Amino acid sequence: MNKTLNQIAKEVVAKTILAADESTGTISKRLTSIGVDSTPEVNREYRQMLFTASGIENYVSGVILFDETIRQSSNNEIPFPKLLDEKNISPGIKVDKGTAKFSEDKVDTYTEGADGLEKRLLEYKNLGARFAKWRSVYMISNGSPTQEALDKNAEGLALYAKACQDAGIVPIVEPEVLMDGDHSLEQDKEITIKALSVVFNKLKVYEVHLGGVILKPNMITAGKDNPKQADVETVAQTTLDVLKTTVPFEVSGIAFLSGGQSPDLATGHLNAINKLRNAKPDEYPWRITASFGRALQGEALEAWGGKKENIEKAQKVFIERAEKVYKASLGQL
Ligand code: 5MM
Repeated sequence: MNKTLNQIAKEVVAKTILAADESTGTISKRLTSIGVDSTPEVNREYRQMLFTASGIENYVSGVILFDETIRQSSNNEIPFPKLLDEKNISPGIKVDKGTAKFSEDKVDTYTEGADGLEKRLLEYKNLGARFAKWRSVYMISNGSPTQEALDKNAEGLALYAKACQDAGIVPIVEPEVLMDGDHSLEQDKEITIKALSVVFNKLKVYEVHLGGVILKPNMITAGKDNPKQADVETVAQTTLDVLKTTVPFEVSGIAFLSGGQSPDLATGHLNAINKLRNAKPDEYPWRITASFGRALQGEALEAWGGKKENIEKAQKVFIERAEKVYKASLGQL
């Protein structure tokens, strides 16, 4: 029997989601940071190390792949989507094509990737993808994001989400308000409320079925260049306040991005959010977990350093972090 979108969404957020969908430029940046040149083969070896780490299935329920990776296989020639599936981990795929600027003198961007989306979704489905991801990016700066940027990005997310659901794929909707800059926690709260409100309005306009949607938002923090950072409790409560104001109850799951926070801080925030959530499940009914990229991979990437002899150590480091993030998603750290 075909699974419903709700069932797929619930399976994807059951544990945590590993965001391993770095595009060519981003994976190059990550690998350069450890002195390694990115090639499709090096990228494959790195991702294989993560996907085959012993026990990954205990803590990770979904992995977001990049176009290059969904077509790659393990050393013993098992396609990555199949390898994940055999561990009961849902394979997902990034389908946006990155951002473009509204104009050279503005920081606002919109996300590209609508061309040929329906066709690509069907191909990815045949390759084993059960869910997809599309990221919109908002930078807080001098009047940005503008209403035009909020509207265009929300429209893009909603059209993508509708196309996914029509293809039987669960959309992860990722509106990311960046941590870049020196804005305050209050400004982050205000802009994130605006961004999420416009997104949910557009999802409604395009009749996207919310039970088959996973939201991937930012946590509410001060900008990374602001010396006045809020404590963990304040970040957790403010983040829940924003979700309560903007996210309809029907949404199946919320999976936070880490946004450049350290692994410990992102994990600590997620744990505090879930402790508060567990105390008031009627107010915050969603499953709240992580879809971290850097905060799940950063320590393992360092430990690996591109050397075969470090693979086992790096896998151990990765699993230790994945276990902590999973416990944090239950508020049990
Ligand atoms: C893993 O990085 C993802 C892809 O980024 P690019 O499109 O820039 O290559 C990214 O969308 C990621 O899924 C989210 O930003 C969450 O990652 P972090 O590192 O913020 O947890």
